[in-house]
Amino acid sequence: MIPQDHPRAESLHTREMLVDGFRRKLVVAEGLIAHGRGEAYDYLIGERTSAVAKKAIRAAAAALLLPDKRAVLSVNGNAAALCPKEIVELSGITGAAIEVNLFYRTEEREYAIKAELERHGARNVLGVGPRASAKIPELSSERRRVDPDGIFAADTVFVPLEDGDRTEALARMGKTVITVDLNPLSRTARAAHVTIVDNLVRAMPALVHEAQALKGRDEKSLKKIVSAFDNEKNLAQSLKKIRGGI
Ligand code: PTJ
Repeated sequence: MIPQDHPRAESLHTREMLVDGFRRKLVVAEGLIAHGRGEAYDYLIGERTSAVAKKAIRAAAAALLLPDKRAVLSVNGNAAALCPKEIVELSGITGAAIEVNLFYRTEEREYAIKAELERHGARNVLGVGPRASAKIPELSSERRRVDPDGIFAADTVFVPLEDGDRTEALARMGKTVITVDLNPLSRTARAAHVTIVDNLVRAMPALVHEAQALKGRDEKSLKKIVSAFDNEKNLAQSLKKIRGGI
C-alpha cells in the first residue's frame, strides 16, 4: 500500500498501474524499463505539465479535430495500462478510431489490450489479429503490421510512447504524427509533427479537456492552431526547461 501522504505517492501510483498492467499481460517487461526512462525526464521537467507542453496539447487537439482528416489513436501496452479511459474519451470527442499496435506483438496481448479498451467503452478496436493485414513500407519491426482501415488509411496518427522508426515511416507516408514523449531528444520527438513533452498520465486528461474545449470550432480556426505550431521550437523550449532555463 502506498501511503497517501508519501511525497512521491503519485509517481508510485503510476508505477503500480504499470505493474498491474504487466500482471494482466497488457504491458511487457520492456515497458516497465521504458517508463523508468520516462520518469527520469519527468523529474527533470518538474513533474508538471509545462506551458510549452500545453501549447503542444492544443495543437494536437486541433489536429485530431480537423474534419477533413481521418485520425487514429494508436495504443500500445503502456498506454492501455495508464490511460484507457482517456483514450476512449478522446476517440469519442474527436471521432478518431482506436487501433492496437505493438512493438512486442503477441496475439494474447493484442486481445488483452482490446478487452481493456472495451471495458472502458471502446467499440470497434482496430488492428487486432487478422485485421492488421496491411504493412507500413520500409519498417521491419512488428509495428509495421497495421489495419488497412485504420493507421494505413489515416491522415493523422496519435502515437504515444513510440519508437522512432515507425514515426519516421509514418511521416514518410505523408501522415501527420502526434506523440507524447517525455524525452525531447528522442527520434520520435524530433520526427513527429506535434510532440507533447509530458507524462502520458497528465497529458491525456489535458488533451481530452482541450479537445472538448476546441470541439465545434470551424475548420479554419483549427487549421490556424495547427499551422502556428512549430515542433522544433517547442522541443527546444522543453530542452531549455530541462537545463533550467525557464
Ligand atoms: O507495448 P509495446 O509492445 O508496443 O511496447 C511499448 C514500449 C514502450 C515498450 C516500446 O514502445 C518501447 O520500447 O518504447 P521506447 O523506445 O523505450 O520509447 C519509450 C519512450 O517513451 C521513451 O523516450 C520514454 O522516455 C518515453 N516515456 C516512457 N514513459 C512515459 C514516456 N513518455 C511519456 N509518458 C510516460 N509515462
